[in-house]
Amino acid sequence: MFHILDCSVLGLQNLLPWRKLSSVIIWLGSYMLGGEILMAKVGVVIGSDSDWPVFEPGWRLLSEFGVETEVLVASAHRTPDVVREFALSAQEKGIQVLVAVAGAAAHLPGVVASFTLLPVIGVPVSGSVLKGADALLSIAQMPAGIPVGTMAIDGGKNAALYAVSILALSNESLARRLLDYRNAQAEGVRKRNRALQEKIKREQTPAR
Ligand code: AIR
Repeated sequence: MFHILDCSVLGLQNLLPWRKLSSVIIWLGSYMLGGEILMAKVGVVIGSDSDWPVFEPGWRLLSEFGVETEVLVASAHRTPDVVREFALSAQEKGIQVLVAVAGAAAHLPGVVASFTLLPVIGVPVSGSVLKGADALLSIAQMPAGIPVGTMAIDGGKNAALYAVSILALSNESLARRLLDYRNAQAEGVRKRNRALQEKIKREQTPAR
């Protein structure tokens, strides 16, 4: 993604203010150098570090898709100022989609959504005595006006995929990757079906 270029190769040595540098690192678009730059960024706020295992698979998936992430631990009631600042500054930092992960009385996604026009995806965490039903309802039952897209309880991976779908609307490269992901997933299902059919056939064949 990053390309080290010698200025002299590009004839830029007289144009660039930093021409004394023998080389510069320039991040160029995919159409110029044949590399791929996604320019896709997701902001993730988790209500507690104890929520991380729920989103970690989603975070890994986003990395595999080449989507940049910024992750923050902040609680809507323990550190409301931090949540507010993160949500208010997200768009100017280039974040296009926000994911908010929280358990129990999970007001975090709604609070985040109240400070930004960016789409917010909420992930209810199952860690509570109510096994996440409390968080699910807290996130899904937003009164009309400020919506939060709600995933399944502990649905961190789907949150990542949903974020990729949103980003893919304006990012062809990401759309191709998402299609490849879906095709590979479908092939995996077909393969498992073939394996099961063979097992059934083997076990049905009467022993002689
Ligand atoms: N939480 C933290 N502040 C507000 C909420 N709803 C949630 C966290 C976590 C749960 O409370 O998202 O799921 C327990 O947090 P902790 O820090 O006690 O492990």
